[in-house]
Amino acid sequence: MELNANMIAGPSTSTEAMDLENRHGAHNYHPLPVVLDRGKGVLVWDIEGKEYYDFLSAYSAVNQGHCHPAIVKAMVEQTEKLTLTSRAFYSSNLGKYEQFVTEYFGYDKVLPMNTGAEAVETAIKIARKWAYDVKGVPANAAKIITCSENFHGRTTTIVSFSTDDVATGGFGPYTPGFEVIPYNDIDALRSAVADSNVAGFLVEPIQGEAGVNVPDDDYIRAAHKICMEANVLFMADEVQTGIARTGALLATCGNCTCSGSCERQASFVKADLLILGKALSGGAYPVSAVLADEAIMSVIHPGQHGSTFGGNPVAAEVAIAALSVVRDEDLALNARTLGAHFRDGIEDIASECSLIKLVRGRGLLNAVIINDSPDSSTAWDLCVAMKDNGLLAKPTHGNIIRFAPPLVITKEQLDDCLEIIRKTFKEFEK
Ligand code: IF1
Repeated sequence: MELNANMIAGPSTSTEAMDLENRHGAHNYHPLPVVLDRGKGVLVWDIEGKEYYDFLSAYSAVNQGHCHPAIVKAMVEQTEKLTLTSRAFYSSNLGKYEQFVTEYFGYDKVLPMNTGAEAVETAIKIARKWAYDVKGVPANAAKIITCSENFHGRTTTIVSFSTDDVATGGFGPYTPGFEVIPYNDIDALRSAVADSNVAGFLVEPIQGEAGVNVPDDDYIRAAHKICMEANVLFMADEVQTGIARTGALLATCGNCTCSGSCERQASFVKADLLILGKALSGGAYPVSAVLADEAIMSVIHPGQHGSTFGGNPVAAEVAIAALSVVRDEDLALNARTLGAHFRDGIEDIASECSLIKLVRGRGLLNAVIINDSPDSSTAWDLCVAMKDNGLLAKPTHGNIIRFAPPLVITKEQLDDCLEIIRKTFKEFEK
């Protein structure tokens, strides 16, 4: 008898599911005690059918909402036609996607990959190659400047420049060629790029994992200018802040599609290397990318970089659908409008609740700083209590809770969530 995946009896309760993961899976995460089984839009349901608002969006990968019909349709149709060719051959999907995504973000070229970390690694390789072939940096001497409290992924090279001991400890020896400077410190950047061996400056426009660290309004623009003047590539990691999450198409966008109505239009720049992932696929499939203009991307020649799944037909069709949803449903505008509404709502709750120290963020990438020690379990306990009240959020570090719902959330749903947060925090305070 032919066995298929459906023949393997899955867990029938959340307890069973958690037990299976704990027994058979590596313990590289500490999940909230909830077992998700189904998702639609901003809602997810556990195995027992309890409904939750998703305020994590799989770390901003599900900006378009869970199982968006247009994205699912594109994925199913392509999956039934051709899933993978490798890049040993052309495909009828890749060139179409490459034209779509480069025009969408205003670049000449794209190098398609799968995960965010792979895209960051790709950008590091391109920056180094550009330093040797174009800038004239001596072989193996290229340096990349990064920021303290960065998060760019989990590969050995990327954790080599992390300042988070938990992410780096025990994984040496580390990859050389990186210099860490303080985030949001223009003077530190200006002196770092004075070194003629510097190839690039790798930066998150807002530091997500660090707890939604929003820099000064003019930081990105000033940093971009300093890099241009020093002949250093400005490498924007928009894996988490990109694809409308922060209330504009990109947090650094120089090609914003919001027709200039955004109050931050003046601070926009065009990165030399734009790194995308997560919501590039709407969370349906691992899709990431590095975009650059010809003068930079042309340093990569056949055989120098690639991946089995990079630019595969399913990824291509899913990404076209996912980006079309962002544009057609104007998710950047919704993120901008409802993000401001969310922060106002949290400020209201903070006025009657001492547990909230402050709220910060842009668009629908926000974080609440809890008025307790980073070593306390208060943020975690609050997330467990919110879960019981039907809202899923998770602490980033210690006393910081990230709130990042899918960008398709409505004002009514957001108000419902603010009420859950208010109720939970008030109950917790008693
Ligand atoms: C985890 C958070 C962490 C990213 C930025 C690259 C990547 C990420 C700015 C790598 C990935 C994910 C990874 C996930 C939790 C989440 C995350 F900030 F989003 F919350 F860890 F910091 N650049 N972020 O945020 O992309 O390889 O994961 O596709 O590893 O726990 P990836």
